[in-house]
Amino acid sequence: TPYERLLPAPASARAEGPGYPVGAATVIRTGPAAGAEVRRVAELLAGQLRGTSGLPLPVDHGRAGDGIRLRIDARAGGLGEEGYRLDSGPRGVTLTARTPAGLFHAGQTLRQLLPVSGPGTVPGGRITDAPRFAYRGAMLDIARHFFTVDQAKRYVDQLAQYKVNTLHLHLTDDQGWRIAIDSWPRLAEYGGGTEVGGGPGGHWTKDRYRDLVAYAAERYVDVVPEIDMPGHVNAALASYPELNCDGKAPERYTGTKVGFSSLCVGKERTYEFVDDVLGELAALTPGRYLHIGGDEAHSTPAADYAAFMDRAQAVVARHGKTVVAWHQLASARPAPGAVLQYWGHDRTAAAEKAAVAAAAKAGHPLVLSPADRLYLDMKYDTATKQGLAWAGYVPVRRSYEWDPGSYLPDVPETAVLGVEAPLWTETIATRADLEFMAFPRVLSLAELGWSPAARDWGAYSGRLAAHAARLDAQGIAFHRAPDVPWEE
Ligand code: IFG
Repeated sequence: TPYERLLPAPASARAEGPGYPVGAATVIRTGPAAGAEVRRVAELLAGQLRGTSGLPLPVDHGRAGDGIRLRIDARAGGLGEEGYRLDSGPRGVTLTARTPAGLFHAGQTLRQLLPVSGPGTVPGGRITDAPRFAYRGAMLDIARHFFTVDQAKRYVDQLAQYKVNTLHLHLTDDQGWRIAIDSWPRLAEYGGGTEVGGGPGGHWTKDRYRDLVAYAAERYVDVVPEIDMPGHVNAALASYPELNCDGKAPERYTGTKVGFSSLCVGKERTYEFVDDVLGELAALTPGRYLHIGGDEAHSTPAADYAAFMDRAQAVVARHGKTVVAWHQLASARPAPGAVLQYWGHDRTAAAEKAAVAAAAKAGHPLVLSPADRLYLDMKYDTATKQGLAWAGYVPVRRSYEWDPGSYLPDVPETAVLGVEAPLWTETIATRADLEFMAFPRVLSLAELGWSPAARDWGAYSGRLAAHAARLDAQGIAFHRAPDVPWEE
């Protein structure tokens, strides 16, 4: 039954008894006590179900009755902030949750209990479900190659249906500055005017950025913006001579090298820049996290790096946000509560892993992004046209067959906030390239982040194979990787 093909796999599901035929007369009901947010979740779900079923599926905010019912029950035990219960029987399907986010996730499960197209019957049974990790993220690098807000929205749609709840945007790097900053206009206007390979680049205005943040929030996806510092800053240095220690602006950079740029740690102007930029970004960020990068600062002496990160972290706190940074921050002084994003791999030195474990023990939550598991810009195998291979090849199976709860030595599951799959775009320039590299491996992220620990490739790959029709129906240009038993 469809219960066995759900992705991510629910915590518990039991198919039994007659189901509910969703048809022309089916009504979606929120009940008279429903607030505006629940009504909006119902309207969004109705739109999604109408699209595939072709049914009218009106939404009724008043009378009780048969149909698809959305209910908030603050007392529903064990569901947490994002969990839900789904009960299906002859009179209808009832989605119950403590929060609107839980109802949204229930709706995404309901979509998978119905056919990819046309009406159908939701098999009878009960699902009780809640995520294993709180942070289930995907990162899109729009700095190396520029991607539009509409392309980001499409990615949000694709991710949210699989209960991914965080979109990390890599907004700035050597090759481009992609977000307008009012107090430093040349950053986007000039620093955003090119990209890897010399193309026109581009940038997002604040209004377009707000539009994406709101769109993502409606789908319970939190946007985490990243300003990478003190390295990966050539676009900023090229835009403002005063940011350079020698007062000279370098040329804009369209190559793919890393580690050659650094903010001028000894200049006070640098910290005015950091405060202005992070202040304007914090005002655009309803979520709690600001990502300040901190990776590959090979042109910043270690003591300067630590001094810079001390001050950058204080700026984030002053603007009421929590720091996220790549795990190199562990070698400096992570601020209280700072989250470290680990991007090491099987060949990472034990001492480096130990420094991350020590930071976790000192109270820094970890987001795991192993480069040789979850870097979506890694080639699947030698046949993959796009992508890189510095962390090795990552076939679908390898992206799935690991356990975040026991992955890093001396890091218990309680120290793992969650997982994230970054897509770096040095070699990725189009939507087709993006979708080919991201799907199906970002679904491993979705499963590892949400479902109970399993690492059962046989079972998972069978479920994944059943989603080909759904991905095809949505026009997702996914890779029919040879290690997945795709149906046909
Ligand atoms: N490492 C760099 C990225 C990108 C990546 C490509 C991190 C944190 C290699 N930093 O990953 O900017 O170039 O795979």
